[in-house]
Order: sequence, then structure tokens, then C-alpha cells
Amino acid sequence: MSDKEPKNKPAIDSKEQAQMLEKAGLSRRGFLGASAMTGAALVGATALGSAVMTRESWAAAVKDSQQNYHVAPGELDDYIGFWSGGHQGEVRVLGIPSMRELMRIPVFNVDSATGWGLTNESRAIMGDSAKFLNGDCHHPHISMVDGKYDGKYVFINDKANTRVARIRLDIMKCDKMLTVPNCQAIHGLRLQKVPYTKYVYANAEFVIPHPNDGKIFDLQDENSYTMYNVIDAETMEMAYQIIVDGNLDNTDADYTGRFTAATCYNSEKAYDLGGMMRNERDWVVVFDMHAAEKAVKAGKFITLGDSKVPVLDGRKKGDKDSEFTRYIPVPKNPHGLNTSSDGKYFIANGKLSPTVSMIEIAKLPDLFAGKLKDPRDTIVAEPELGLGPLHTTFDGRGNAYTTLFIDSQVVKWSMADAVRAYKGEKVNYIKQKLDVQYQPGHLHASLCETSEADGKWLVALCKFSKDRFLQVGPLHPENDQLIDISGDEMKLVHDGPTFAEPHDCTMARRDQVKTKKIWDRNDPFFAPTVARAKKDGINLETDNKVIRDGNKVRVYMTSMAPSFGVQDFTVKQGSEVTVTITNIDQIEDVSHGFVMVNHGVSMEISPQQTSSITFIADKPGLHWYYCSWFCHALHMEMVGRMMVEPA
Ligand code: RUQ
Ligand code: CUA
Ligand code: CA
Repeated sequence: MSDKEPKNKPAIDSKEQAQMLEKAGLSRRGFLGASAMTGAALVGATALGSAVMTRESWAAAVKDSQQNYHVAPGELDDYIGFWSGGHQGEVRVLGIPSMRELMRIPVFNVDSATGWGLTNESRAIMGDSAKFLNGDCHHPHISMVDGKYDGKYVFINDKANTRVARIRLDIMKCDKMLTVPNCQAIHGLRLQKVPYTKYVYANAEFVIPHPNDGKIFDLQDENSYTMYNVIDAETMEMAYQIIVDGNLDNTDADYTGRFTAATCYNSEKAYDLGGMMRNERDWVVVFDMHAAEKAVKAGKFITLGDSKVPVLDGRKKGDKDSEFTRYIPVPKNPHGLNTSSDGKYFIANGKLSPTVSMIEIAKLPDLFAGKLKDPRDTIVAEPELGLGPLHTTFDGRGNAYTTLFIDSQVVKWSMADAVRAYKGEKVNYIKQKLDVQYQPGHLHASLCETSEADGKWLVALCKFSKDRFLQVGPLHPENDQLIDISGDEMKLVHDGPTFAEPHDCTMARRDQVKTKKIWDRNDPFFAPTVARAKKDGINLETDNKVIRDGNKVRVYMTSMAPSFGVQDFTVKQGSEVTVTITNIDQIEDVSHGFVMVNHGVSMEISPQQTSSITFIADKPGLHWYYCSWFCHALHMEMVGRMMVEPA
């Protein structure tokens, strides 16, 4: 035990940030200018200081819930989580509550172990975008039926190269990737919850000129805008796009299947910090997806450039709203947008305002029907929670949990009490503030984005770990903290260091995700390779053959521990060589690999899988290839030779 001071100071000086915010016209108590804050709400927020956690009370809390979260060796976790790997470009699979990392699924990155980005199968899935070696994923979400996880897919965005990808959960591999046209930087991503995930909703964050051909650079130009993107979840093709005012940050869908909402922090369409903070309020844009679909069917769309994707105009024209969008002003540079698991509210997290705005979804039909005087009549509470609210999650018991980035806290609050306070009642809607280490962004409670939110576990994804771990140089890990929320009080039970950068995570009950133990020989993942082999007259499960086709050489082999079906082959220098391997092992967990030394060639071949990789044999001489996954006592002996004759 350390006798040092408890080190639960925020990584960033919150005083400094508060001063900066004050300069922007904001302060913890002073934010009254634009939002209709009641006196009672203020009492609620200021009467309660944060319960500072010392190392001792932390240790006691851990002991207390150790029973709960300790997963003994050999035992299985209750929940399976999907973590965004941020600008590492991958998705990680974790068990909860152990927080053990179970698997990595490469998506927008190149992965040396599995050969993602190197194999023909993965490059075919990545399409044209296989030329990019980087990605930046933020928001993994699991497909649903009737507002509950169906365990079929995880969808995830790539902000860096404007892509959306899909992961098949039965094999935990990415099977589709789409580059969203006419936009830059897909950020917020959510799925249709009801009746099922027919559509993926994806926010393009940045305003760009259209056409973006170097003739317009003015963001205020009416041809400068960004778009809300609707993607068919099954085909992973664009369904349509909706032009919006301002920009787009995060999004979520409701539980009726009709509405979605997205935050906009740059209603100013500014290009710099000062400009983006100018307005006291930006907005939430609400989409009526039924009306939008109707407009597409009625042909009320345009297309842009070579793109055939239908584009609807959802901007306000003077005072006139489109049929499918409404803009609800909320303070200030809002960030997260979360649908409460009871289906009642869209909650916009204020970021530069200490408040969150609760939009009652039941009021939205009236808003679209023109029955409300003011779009803000849909707001039923705007509780003041603390500095820097970024995201909110739910326990299914009427409580919401919001991250306070600047305060380095998670605040637990009652939604019903916040609504009562907004009406003027004197109630304290804040139930607890828990220090986290440090500066949390997203947080996620078990099953919170489904109607089955069960209030067991909450993960706070802290952007800074500062002094929580052994030092590892100037670059620090982030800290994913596990919090037990099953009782009346939140209890921090685990620190989980992670590499850059899990923006967001999602978790399902372990019974909701069913995976294959070995590959199915008919799997569509490698179907194009099987078709090519067939053309070459090859039976992949039995044949070990070299096909010569001009300067193209196709080597087909099986693998079975501990040997490759082809132990050597000879090619001419300059040949384009494609090695296709079928792992005919039937035993679960016996994966092989194929590495051609000094050729940048590496791939995984799991039981009953076919994988292929293409490279140029540009160096004469003898080149060893070997199996890279330790598969057998004679794994080291699982080798072969490529003989390259000089041209
Ligand atoms: S965003 S820290 Cu990329 Cu999800 Cu909020
Ligand atoms: Cu096969 Cu190692
Ligand atoms: Ca703004």
C-alpha cells in the first residue's frame, strides 16, 4: 500500500479550464444566460459536493464488490464488450466484469498477425480504401431487433477516412466496408433499434463545399454543408443522405423507429475555435425518418456529381422547416446524444454548458405537425450536472449517468426528478458524484442502449490516466474504469489501461452473441477465393498444386499441423505469386499462419478457413516460408521454401 497522497486530481487543471470557459461566457454557476434554469435546479446541483475518494475508501469499495467482479481463472465473464480502438483502427473484445481483453478485430488498420489489409480476402472487403493504412474508429454498436441486441453485427465508423464498417459477430471479422461519398469524417454512428436494424445512421462531421473542386472555400456559402447518412445495414450501401444546417457530432435513434436525433456543435459553420463557441446555443437536429423515406420514394432528391445516392435537403429555408428535420436549440456546443433506455428522451450533453437537455420523444410528432410554438417546447428538463457533460448512460431504474469531462466525475442523477425540478419543484435530482481518473469521455452501462438496460456495470472511458499506472514514457495509456452500479451507490472496482483510444464501447449479455468454433467451408468471407480456385480446377481441401499463368503463379496448398501441403515451389524472378492455403485441421483453436520471409507476407488460416495473399517474387534465391501461429510441438518445423530463379 502506498502511503502517498491519494492522487485523484484531474489530469488537466480544472481551474484553468474553468477560466477558459468563463472567458467563453460560461462558469459552473454562471450559466444562466441562455438556458431557462430554475432556482430549484440550481439548488440541486450546488448543494451536493463530490464525494472525494481516498485510496483507503477505494480499497474498501473494491473489497466490497470483489465478490462481484472477480472472475477466477477459467471462469467466464457475464458480458461481452466491443471496444473501439480509436485511431488504432481496430475493435477490441473484452469480457466484463474481468475487463480481460479477449480478441482484437482489425478493421481500419493493417494487422500483421491476421494479415488484415494484406490478404486478398480482406483487401476485397476494404475495396478502394485498402490503400489507406490508418483509420480512426469511435462508435461500435450492435445490431438490434425490437430494441434488443440480436448479436448479428457490430457497426463502426472511421472518422479519418470517412468509412463505415460492419463486423460479423459469428466469426468476429469485418465483412463489409463502405466509403461514404460526398462527405468528410464520419463521426457519430448509431443503429435503428425498432423494428430492427434496417439502417445505420452516420454523421459526417465537417462542413465542406459542394462540389469540393477547389473553386469554393467559403464555409458560409450555401453550397457548403454536411450530411446525415443513412446506410442499408444488410447491403452496406448508401440508402440516402440528408443535408443539414451547421455540422453533426453524435446521433442516436428512438424506440419507435420514426425519429433519430443528432447534436451540432458548429451551428456557426465557423472554421476556428472562437467562431465555433460564438453562439450560446447550437442545436439538436431531429430527423423524421418516415418522412425522409417518403421524400426519397417521391423522388424529391438531388444527386451530387458522379454519385447516384439520393440527397434530401433538410436545411431550414428562412423560417420554413423541411418535412423531415427540426432544429431544437440547446446550449452550448453539445456533444453526446443518448436515447434513454425507457424510450422517453433524447438527451443532449451540453459540453460547454454544465447542463444536459432532455427532449421528450413523445412531443416530437406534435413538433413535426406544427402544433408547438417553439421547438424548445419539446424540452422537459435541462438539469445542471457539472462541468463538461459529454455522454449519458442509463441503468433501467430511472437513473442517468453523465460523464463530466472537466470535473473528472461521473454524476448519477434521476431523470424523473430532473423533470420535476424543471417545472419548479424543489427536488435534488443529483444522487451521487464519483471521481474517476481522469477526464472521462464516453461511459456505457450494461445493455444501456437497448430496452433491456440492467444496471449492473458501468464503464467510464477516461481519456487520461496520468499517475494511475507504471510510467511508460510520454505517451500514456487511457484508463477504462469499471464501476459497479448495481447498488444505491456507484463503486469503482477496476482500472483498465488501454491503448489509443477507446472512445466508446458497447456490451451485450454473453448469451446474446453466438460465435462459430471453426469456419464453415461455405463461408462468404472467402467465397471469391473458392470461386477462383474452382476456375483453376482446384479442390481446396485436397489439392496441393502450382498453377502457372504467364508471370502469374498460383500456389494452392493445404495446411495441417505440423506441415504445409506444398513444401517447396519454384518461380521466375518478377512473378506475381498468389499463395492460397486451406487449413484442413478440424480441431478448434488450431490456427496456422503463413509468413514468407523478407516479403512482407503474413496471414492467419484458422481451422477450415481459406486465406490467400499475393506478392511479387522480386529477389532471386531461396526464401523460407513458415507457420507463424504456434500450432504443434513441431510448429518450428512447419516450413517450406520458395526458389526464385533469376530473370
Ligand atoms: S465522441 S468523448 Cu467520438 Cu464518441 Cu464523445
Ligand atoms: Cu502451423 Cu504453426
Ligand atoms: Ca457552437
